[in-house]
Amino acid sequence: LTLESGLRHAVERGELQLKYQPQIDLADGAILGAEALLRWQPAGQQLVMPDAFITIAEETGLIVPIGEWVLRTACAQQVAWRQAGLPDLRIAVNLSARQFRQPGLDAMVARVLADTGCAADRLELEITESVLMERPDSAAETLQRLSDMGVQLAIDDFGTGYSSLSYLKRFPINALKIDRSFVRDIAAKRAASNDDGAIAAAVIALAHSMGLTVVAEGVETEQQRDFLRQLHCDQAQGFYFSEPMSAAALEHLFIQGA
Ligand code: G
Ligand code: G
Ligand code: MN
Ligand code: NA
Repeated sequence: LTLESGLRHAVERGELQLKYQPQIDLADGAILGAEALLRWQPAGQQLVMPDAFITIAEETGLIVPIGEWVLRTACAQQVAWRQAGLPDLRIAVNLSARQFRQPGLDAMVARVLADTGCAADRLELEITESVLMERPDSAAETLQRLSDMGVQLAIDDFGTGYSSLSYLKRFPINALKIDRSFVRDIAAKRAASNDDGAIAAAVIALAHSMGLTVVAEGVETEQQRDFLRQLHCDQAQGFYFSEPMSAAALEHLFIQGA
């Protein structure tokens, strides 16, 4: 069985699942939302991580039905958490290049929001910097249509591509996510050199100067959290706070904490 033929049936066989990684307000430690992260569990096999199958899903076009399943599942979960008495969490969903360029993306998103009852402003779509900058004019149009619906938009892996700052200013986005490679540069120990975290600091300043929220990814240590908080980075996610977890485990966190 090839990866492709297995993946072709993954949706209908119910082999896909989402994990949710909490996103934390750095000012007070509250959980503001969660990023949905895709996993594939073929029957009788090891759990497959997205790096092992997203590329094939992109190349075969299977990312389109899979991506719709991800969006629908994540939005339904947002509503289920709200109905269970949790705060009105924001759900972040990753869009790949092919999904972002798929004609009718905005209509698909509108349909999923209507079907699930998830409010548009509770959904944040993450698109990588490199996807946006490859064809920035058409990207700006797609972003505008989504933004007009009230959906939140974030640039993922920010700092790893080659952003034109003039385009960045024109995109109707809400947030920048600092790539975890720059968070890793923040000294894990107190004996920091001057340029540790320089890029993270620059991205935070840039985002704030443009009125954008900034989210740090891949925060693994207390020192990284403290550094980011001192620079007034708004939000963070990473193993220091929590690994990606099941929906039930996330719900349990709130019930325990209450
Ligand atoms: O969950 P993990 O850290 O292993 O994710 C690895 C990569 O896969 C990340 O770049 C992440 O953005 C991507 N990814 C995770 N879930 C999804 C998804 O639902 N859709 C798309 N397009 N990419 C995803
Ligand atoms: O590209 P994107 O930001 O969507 O990737 C999310 C990926 O990052 C997921 O695969 C998730 O498992 C991973 N991840 C989340 N937190 C951490 C962390 O603290 N450290 C590392 N190394 N990876 C993380
Ligand atoms: Mn992401
Ligand atoms: Na990222």
